[in-house]
Amino acid sequence: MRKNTVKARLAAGESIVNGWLAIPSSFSAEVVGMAGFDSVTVDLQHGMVGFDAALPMLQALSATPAIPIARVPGNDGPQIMRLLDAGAYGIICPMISTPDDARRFVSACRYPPSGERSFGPARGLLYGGPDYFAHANDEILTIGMIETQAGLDNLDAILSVEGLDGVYIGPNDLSLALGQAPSSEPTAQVVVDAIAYICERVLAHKKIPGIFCSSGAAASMRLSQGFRMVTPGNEAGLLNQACKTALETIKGGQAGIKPSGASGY
Ligand code: 3PY
Ligand code: MG
Repeated sequence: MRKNTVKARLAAGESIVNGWLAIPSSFSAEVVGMAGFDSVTVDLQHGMVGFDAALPMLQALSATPAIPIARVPGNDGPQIMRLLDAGAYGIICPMISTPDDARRFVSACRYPPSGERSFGPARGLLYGGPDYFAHANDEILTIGMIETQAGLDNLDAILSVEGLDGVYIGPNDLSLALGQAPSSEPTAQVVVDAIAYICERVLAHKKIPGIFCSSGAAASMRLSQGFRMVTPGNEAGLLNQACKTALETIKGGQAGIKPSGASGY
């Protein structure tokens, strides 16, 4: 089976920069995949992407060096299994709030006897190779999102679930859970403290701490804080920002065009 180079590099102590796709386009996926990201995530939760769009996006990513990941809309076994069958080498699952959530999630990503993934790897066999079944349980990356109060309360128990490789912070939902306005770069102390606490506990459990950010500068700052998997915004936000920057440059900032920052969800 083709190696999951991101999983191997994370295991070797390296850090990973992940791209994020919200636009339902195989061409966008190819462009982002060719940009140099270590992995690229197709976002079926808040991206404008359903399964029928995700499939050609995963195919496009196959033609790039980036490892393909999918963020699922929820902790739904059949949908997780379908995206793995479509060739995703990792799953990011939102709203993991209890150890049971984490166990159900991991189980959907693992063939028996470790889990309850149903057999039918379709594109897994093409992208991964004919020996996909023998190695898939070891190669597929499982990342649970911590972004609820219950997830925070149960963090150590969640991190004790075998087979969960890492934890990704959703700063917008985490802010909401802590009584703050949603923000990709939270400044409220209660959220800042929660983010530092999550990173510290994940590292203590020798798992991978990841976080969604809204820019390259923010992602770089998170790496220096100890995060090991960072995303500098989605491609829609980066495109929007690049357009505004070009327009501002042309119009000298005189046309009333105000940059609003990369979109952050
Ligand atoms: C959040 O910020 O809540 C996210 O899920 C980021 O994608
Ligand atoms: Mg979220």
